[in-house]
Amino acid sequence: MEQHKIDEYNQQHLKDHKRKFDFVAEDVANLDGVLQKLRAFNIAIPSWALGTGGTRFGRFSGGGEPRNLEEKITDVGTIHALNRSSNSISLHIPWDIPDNATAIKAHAAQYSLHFDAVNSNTFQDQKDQKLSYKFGSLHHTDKAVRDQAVAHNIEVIKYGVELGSNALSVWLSDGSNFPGQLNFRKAFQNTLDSLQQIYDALPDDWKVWIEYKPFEPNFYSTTIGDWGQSHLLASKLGKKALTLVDLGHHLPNTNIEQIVSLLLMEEKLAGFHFNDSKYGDDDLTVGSINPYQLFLIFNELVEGMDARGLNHANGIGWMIDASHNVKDPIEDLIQSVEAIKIAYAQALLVDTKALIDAQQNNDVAKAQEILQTAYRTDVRPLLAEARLREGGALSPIAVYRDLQVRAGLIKERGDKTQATGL
Ligand code: RM4
Ligand code: MN
Ligand code: MN
Repeated sequence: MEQHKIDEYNQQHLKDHKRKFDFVAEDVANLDGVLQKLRAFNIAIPSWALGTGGTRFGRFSGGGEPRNLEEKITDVGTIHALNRSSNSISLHIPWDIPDNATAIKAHAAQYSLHFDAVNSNTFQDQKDQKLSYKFGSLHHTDKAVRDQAVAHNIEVIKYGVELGSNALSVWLSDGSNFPGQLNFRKAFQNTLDSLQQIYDALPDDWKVWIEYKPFEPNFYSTTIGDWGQSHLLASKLGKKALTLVDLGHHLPNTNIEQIVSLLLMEEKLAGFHFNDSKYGDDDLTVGSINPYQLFLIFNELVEGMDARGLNHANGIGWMIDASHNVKDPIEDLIQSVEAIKIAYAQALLVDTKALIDAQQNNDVAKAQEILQTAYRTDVRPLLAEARLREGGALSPIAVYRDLQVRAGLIKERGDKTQATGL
């Protein structure tokens, strides 16, 4: 991605941008502060989402998918060059094994990228694996299986240490498909015991992030099925264990913003896997289905992080966890990052003082007006301005298309490549 091409595009569209920016900027109190925060705010890209996703019914591959970790990093580099908001990558192991950490780090550094949380995988059997995870991993009835899964997690931490990451993200598919299959208490105790061993292997400055999910692949029970179960484990384990919220991991109509608010208050919110969904763990583009919910979540985050004096940019973990079945993954990820930052910018515009007043006085209509005034502001020119000041593109997708990046990737990598991941 050549910088001069981005600059050229920006130059051509500057006048139009300026007009839109001035219009919205006029009403933003503390404009410099808002722009500064937007410039500092980055979201990690998952290494498993740079290829085409699929369902159990099929997969329709797009061309030019990254064939290895280096090429995945290159794609994240492209996204970051365009939006200046995606300066890290989160690895899923063993889908992506950083065999030569020094070389991988150097490759990432070329694009000003670093490594976010590392994710373990005990939901699939790998070839050459001794024992199967068919009936679970950390919760398994057989200690030998649990030991194998614990050892894998400790190995993932080692890879993460070499890459300069500082968090292990654990998502378990452990659960049961039928009533009677599992003793819930024993499954929980085994999980706790296994997590304790992983916890004990964490370096001093590391965290373990415990993700929950209500169903799939198991359809009767999931051993870490909701935030209560994750929080219970995290509080038994200690300060270094926190709850990770994946937006798609809730039953329909769950009030996610309330969960987020309380976890944050309790210093137990690890961070996010952002995506959107209509029915279940749909892994759709962030903000494509329910952008208002996303805004309400960010409203709680901004208020709650400010209450604790946390830096928005790095106080908790910000990651995308999505899957792209019909869109170009790079375009989809650019859209997701944009949606996250739109919600964040809108939350920054909430008149907090007035809201606190309205809440205190039970002025319900006023409280709603305050939130929706912020939500209905078109903040896209603020984001574009922040990107411009960071050297990114006024419109990342437009530049990506103008430069025909995908066509170049197909030429270089071929039409039939398949990236590792879901
Ligand atoms: C799960 C969960 C995990 C992700 C896997 C691929 O549903 O969201 O975070 O690692 O999918
Ligand atoms: Mn997830
Ligand atoms: Mn998921």
